[in-house]
Amino acid sequence: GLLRVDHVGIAVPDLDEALAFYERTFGLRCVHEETNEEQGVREAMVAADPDGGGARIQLLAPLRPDSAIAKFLDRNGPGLQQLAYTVRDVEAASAALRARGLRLLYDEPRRGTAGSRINFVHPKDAGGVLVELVQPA
Ligand code: CMX
Repeated sequence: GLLRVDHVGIAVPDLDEALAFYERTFGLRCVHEETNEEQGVREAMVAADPDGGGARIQLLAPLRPDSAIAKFLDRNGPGLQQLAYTVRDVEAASAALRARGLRLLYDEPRRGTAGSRINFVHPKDAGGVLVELVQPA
């Protein structure tokens, strides 16, 4: 099952500008930054409580024009792109949701932030929300 909200993903055109905005405006701190070539993103995790266990905000900037984030920005502009839940076992969580008739985007989990294993529920099967399942490394 789902353990907690892991992070909320926000599509941004420029990662450095977005990081500066979140730090300056909301006082959030960057706790992690990486490039994920497979997902086509440069991303940063920011937090209100860098040392606590609270949910992170994931800022997602596109690496390529054909990436999911570039497509999202073209269609919607910057804004909330996904809601991610922590799970203990991403294969088991995906199988349980498939059994309930939801479409999972990947047959097998892929690599997410910081070596996590991830899959997604299609937003059309989850009330218009792109839901990510995250099994931490
Ligand atoms: N949230 C809600 N709805 C969304 C959406 C989103 N993020 N992205 C697309 N949709 C909607 C579109 O508005 C469209 O709706 P209408 O048909 O009513 O216009 C519909 O879904 C389109 O669906 P599609 O043609 O099947 O798919 P798209 O080409 O638009 O791609 C998706 C959507 C979810 C399959 C694609 O973004 C994807 O593969 N996402 C998973 C990977 C990802 O998001 N990676 C970046 C983050 C990396 C990370 O988290 O580590």
